[in-house]
Amino acid sequence: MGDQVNQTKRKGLNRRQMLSATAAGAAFTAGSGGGMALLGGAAGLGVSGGISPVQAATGKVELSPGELDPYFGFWSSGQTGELRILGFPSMRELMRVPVFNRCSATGWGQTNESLKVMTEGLLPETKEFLAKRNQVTYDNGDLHHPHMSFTDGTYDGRYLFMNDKANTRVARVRCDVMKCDKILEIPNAHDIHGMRPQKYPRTGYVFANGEHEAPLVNDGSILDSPEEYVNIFTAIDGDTMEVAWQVIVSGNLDNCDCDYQGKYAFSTSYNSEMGMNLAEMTANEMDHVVVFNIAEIEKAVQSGDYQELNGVPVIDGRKGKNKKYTRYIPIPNSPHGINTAPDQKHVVVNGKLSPTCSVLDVTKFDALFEGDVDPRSAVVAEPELGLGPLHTAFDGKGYAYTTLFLDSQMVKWDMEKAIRAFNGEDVSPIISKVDVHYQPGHNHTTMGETKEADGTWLISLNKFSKDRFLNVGPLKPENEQIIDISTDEMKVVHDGPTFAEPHDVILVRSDIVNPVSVWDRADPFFADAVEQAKVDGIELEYDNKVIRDGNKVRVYMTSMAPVFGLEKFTVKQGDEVTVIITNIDDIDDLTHGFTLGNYGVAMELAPQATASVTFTADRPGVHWYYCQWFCHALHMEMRGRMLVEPQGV
Ligand code: K7E
Ligand code: CUA
Repeated sequence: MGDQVNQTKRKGLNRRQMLSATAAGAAFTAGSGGGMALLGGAAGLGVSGGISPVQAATGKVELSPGELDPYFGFWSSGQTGELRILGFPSMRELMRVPVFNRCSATGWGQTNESLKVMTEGLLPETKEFLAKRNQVTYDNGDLHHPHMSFTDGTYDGRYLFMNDKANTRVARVRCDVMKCDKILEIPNAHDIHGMRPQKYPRTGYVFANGEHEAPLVNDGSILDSPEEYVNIFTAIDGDTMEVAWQVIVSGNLDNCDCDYQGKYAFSTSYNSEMGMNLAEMTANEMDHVVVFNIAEIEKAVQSGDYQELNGVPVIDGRKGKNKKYTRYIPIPNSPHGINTAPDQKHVVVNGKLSPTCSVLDVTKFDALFEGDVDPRSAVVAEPELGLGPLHTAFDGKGYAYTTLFLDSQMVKWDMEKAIRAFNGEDVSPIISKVDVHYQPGHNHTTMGETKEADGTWLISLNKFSKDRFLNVGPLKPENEQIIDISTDEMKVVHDGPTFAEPHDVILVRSDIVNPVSVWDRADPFFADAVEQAKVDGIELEYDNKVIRDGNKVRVYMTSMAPVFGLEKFTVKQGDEVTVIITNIDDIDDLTHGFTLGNYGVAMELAPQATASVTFTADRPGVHWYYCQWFCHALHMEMRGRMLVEPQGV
């Protein structure tokens, strides 16, 4: 509670109030500090009101102006490589958080702070490979699965974790500032796809599936010998963002999840045949789910039953090897999504090529590892639901909702009835079906991945929109539909177009996530700049000064609406210039920017943050820098000159 009071105090004046105060013609000067004087008197004015739980349950997706959403939606963006934050159920896009991509607005992928995040977790051979292309990091990613950290079976608002299928990475976003602070390239594995955080006792581990098989040492000494390829499952320590251990498995890992007891993680696996083409990959009638015994694997790491590769303990959990670490549960051909139910007991494996879902009972997993038990004994239901089941969501009331990709439908079914039918009773588990538009992949319910599933809303992430929106050319948006699940008959109540290509989303109650509005000056995100300033004898909040250090030039300045601390600075052609700016405005929503004309340089300057960018001043002449975030009535005047003396002068 104390925190909230503090946050409200710190928020002070918001941007709208500030702009209207400015427009009212109050006295201000363009000089340093003018804007501040104007704002001083009004600090502490209102913070807009929230939405009550009653409103949340009324079933309306549209909110009145000024009303806040009861849920955060954290969206993946597929090959766009960013994380998106939407208000839910209004589907209003609130923010884009660049992660694996380069962002023109914020300078992600260009500022020194973001480049540190993007490069420090890369493998040495990747750095070498990229250097040859004059790159320091990958600038693309394929972000499929955003998931929040857990404590005791529910979201805890600390972190979001997400995978990059394109370049085999896992990233973490801090929920206090909504910036990515760690990106880790996973060694030994190829193309991280399914990814889930440990639910209990906390995260803990982040489990990550390597989807594609390759030689374990992939240096070119083995090429077209598929029989020597392996697949890798990885557990990352979510606190340190280092790989804890890896397990070699049989078959291509697709999606994963884990239990509410902290004992097992499990992954769907297609291509148990280890085939290299379509016919080979789909030859068998059964593929499998791999179950990982976390305690036994940890023991193996302690006792040394592993090989070390790229600094990581790699345990052999292939089929027919050591049964202590993994068990393989046969599942009909090519399962895709795997989802643990909020009853903390059942796990739904989605059939994809099979019209069925397989329901596993996690309380039967202990027995699989104890004796020579048939792994299929953990399967307690296998309802036939329709064509192309891909993912399943839950409402916390015993019902499951499965996307049918080929049927373009959502099916609501009763898990308990499915179990009874599997035991021979003559009951149908299917409650109802509804058409979606078109071809759904992931779906999600509010809080549905946690033990606090509340059954308020369901969203269907459809791969095709076809005729649902105005035609924008051959490349169409996807369509995400909100479904009212308050009654047995599901109702589609909203269409929402999205750009390439969200795979997944989580819907998190808004009280769980409480970001700050202003950076803490002691934040580790810009600690390197603070350190360098100390060495240079600079007080970042006050000093505006150019430090020359051979041909390296560090330009320190402040920003405060509507001025930069330096109206000009001079460098020599060929200098390596680092511009370090500290935004000393401490007002809610008062972000500035620094864009340097014809130098391809731009970055975000959030309230109380320090940001820095380094470039070579290889173009002589006058170059204007300006603030690119509309911050003040005199925003256009917030500019300055970089004077670059030609070489030899
Ligand atoms: Cu597209 Cu989660 Cu990558 Cu299913 S996955 S649809
Ligand atoms: Cu500062 Cu616009």
